[in-house]
Amino acid sequence: KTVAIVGCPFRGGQAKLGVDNGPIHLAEAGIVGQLEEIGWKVAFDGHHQFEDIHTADDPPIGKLKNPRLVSKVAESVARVVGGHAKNGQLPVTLGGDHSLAMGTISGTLDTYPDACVIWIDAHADINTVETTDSGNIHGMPVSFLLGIGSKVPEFSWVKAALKPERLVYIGLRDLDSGEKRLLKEHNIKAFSMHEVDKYGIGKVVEMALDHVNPKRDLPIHLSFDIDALDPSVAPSTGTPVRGGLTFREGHYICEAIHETGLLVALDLMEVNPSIDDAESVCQTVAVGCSLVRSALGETLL
Ligand code: DIR
Ligand code: MN
Ligand code: MN
Ligand code: MN
Repeated sequence: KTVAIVGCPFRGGQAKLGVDNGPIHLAEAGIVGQLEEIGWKVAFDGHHQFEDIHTADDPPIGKLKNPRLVSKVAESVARVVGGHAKNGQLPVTLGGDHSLAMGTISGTLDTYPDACVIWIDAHADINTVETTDSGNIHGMPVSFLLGIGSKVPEFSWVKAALKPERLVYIGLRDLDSGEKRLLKEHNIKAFSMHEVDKYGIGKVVEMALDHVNPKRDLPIHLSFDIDALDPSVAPSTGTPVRGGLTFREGHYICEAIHETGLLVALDLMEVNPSIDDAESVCQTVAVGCSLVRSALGETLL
């Protein structure tokens, strides 16, 4: 089986500079060679160029910032990820900000309609047009995928193909009040850091899989926001929140999902090489690479 690296230098879903260089750094750190070393064939034809996507005039729609740009980029990512998946490849998308997951998950669901989504993040990224305070679309992709909140015509290509019962979160610790309400309203299963402390990561991953994938027969899309990790482990990210996953907890999640044999797509998002000193950047990029290797089968023994 072949991994297709989808490098997405994109930052339009949030305000900070630099997250668009995340995929450049991950590639330069040698992620392609590292995956080849653990036995994968790797297709990487360079980072995706979004220059052809012109949005000279992209004023906010309601509170949403860069709405046309984010929509067009995510739509193009959906086509690329869906195309790789249909060719039987395993797309690994390197972000870039998490608004890209609107595209990656759309591409996965287009190919595997019964896929479930495991979302690893400090944040729920489920704000709607109504609940968003920041207007940053990286805090909203899940609501678009679920089809909740009022519709924005510019995003009409998003099929809202994700069912709430096929989604589970691990690592949450910084939710807006509207997001907490949405999780309850739609009965979405979420394991916050409180549950990670209470049950341990092994039990949490098992319970998460029992919820979205009880028979262990559905394809899995793993969307990993690097800010799920504690800032001491992954400092170079735009919205760090203390009290996060340890190095091992993050890797354990990836290893356990690999062990299911059901992984069909992986996102690694929100590595921002412009944040913090060179050593922090180096550390964060290295952790990003090793999470990807773990999800793709690197073992400790
Ligand atoms: C906040 C922060 N809930 C928002 N979200 C972040 O802007 O909607 N997501 N940082 O990664
Ligand atoms: Mn490609
Ligand atoms: Mn986050
Ligand atoms: Mn996120």
